[in-house]
Amino acid sequence: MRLEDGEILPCRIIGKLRLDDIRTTNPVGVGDQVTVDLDDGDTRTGSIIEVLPRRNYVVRQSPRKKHELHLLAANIDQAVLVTTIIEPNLKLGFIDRFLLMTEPHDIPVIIVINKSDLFGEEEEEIFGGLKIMYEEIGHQVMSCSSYNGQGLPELKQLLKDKTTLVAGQSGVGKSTLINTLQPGLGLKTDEISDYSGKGQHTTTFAEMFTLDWGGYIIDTPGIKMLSFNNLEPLDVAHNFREFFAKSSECRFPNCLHRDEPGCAVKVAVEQGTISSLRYEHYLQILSEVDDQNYWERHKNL
Ligand SMILES: Nc1nc2c(ncn2[C@@H]2O[C@H](COP(=O)(O)OP(=O)(O)O)[C@@H](O)[C@H]2O)c(=O)[nH]1
Ligand SMILES: [Mg+2]
Ligand SMILES: [Zn+2]
Repeated sequence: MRLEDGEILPCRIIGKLRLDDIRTTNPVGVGDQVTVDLDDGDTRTGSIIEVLPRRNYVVRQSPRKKHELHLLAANIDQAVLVTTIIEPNLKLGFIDRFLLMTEPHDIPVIIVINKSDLFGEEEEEIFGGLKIMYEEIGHQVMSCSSYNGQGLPELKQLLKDKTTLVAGQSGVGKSTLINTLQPGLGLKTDEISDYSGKGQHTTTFAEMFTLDWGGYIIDTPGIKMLSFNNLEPLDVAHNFREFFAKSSECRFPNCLHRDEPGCAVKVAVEQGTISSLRYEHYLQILSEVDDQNYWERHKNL
């Protein structure tokens, strides 16, 4: 916990913190503003007694307990989603899954396609396609490289005076990027992620750093995969922003844009005004959420 003057104070959490509207496996997250009771004496330790109301937050399905939520960060101005085209190969659906976490609070997302020093002709083409696809729905897309500095001055400018969550899969270069932007932090890079063998991460914590040109940045551990046990099908539909914008033209108000007659989203996909890739990822997530709900309902049979 950081005091207003910058001092870092070790704190424990006491009792039951009252939280506004969500239950998470971690009651306090990076970016939370809290009230602290200083311990007696001069130990410079304290207890967190209250979490102040959050302006926004990003939660994901807990990687350990699929029926619980994990708080990634709170009170952020924007997120930088770091991804790559090669080393590691682009996992296309990941971008859309990530956007499903930031969309409920309208958190702006900058999509950084990293390691541009490795781009050949084919990668440049893929990058161009992604840029058009995501900027059409209002997300800035840029390429960067910590190796040759490409894109970094622009990125620094975007981070200035903001609190930014940096996230992405392991190995895409998040920690290297933060170390390059803000020398001296000495973040560990190229960490081998601890993999329990059950297909899930065992550690998840994020850390916030001050940028010397203004602002804060939050480094997060690599995300292996994003599932959405916490969402209902309509939540998914409402948080694909261009689908939601179009859905007022669907015949049925609760249209899930699958096989319903008179679906304006499907027409838009056929006409190419909505990305068919986004639509594919949407259907995939929807079917996962459906399956989960199905097994929930039938687990006692
Ligand atoms: N070619 C290239 N490799 C990079 C770049 N940035 C990081 N790497 C390498 O990618 C690997 C993973 O980097 P790291 O920062 O630990 O990724 P993180 O897991 O996202 O934090 C390391 O071997 C880095 O040296 C880059 O801009 N270009
Ligand atoms: Mg890292
Ligand atoms: Zn529809």
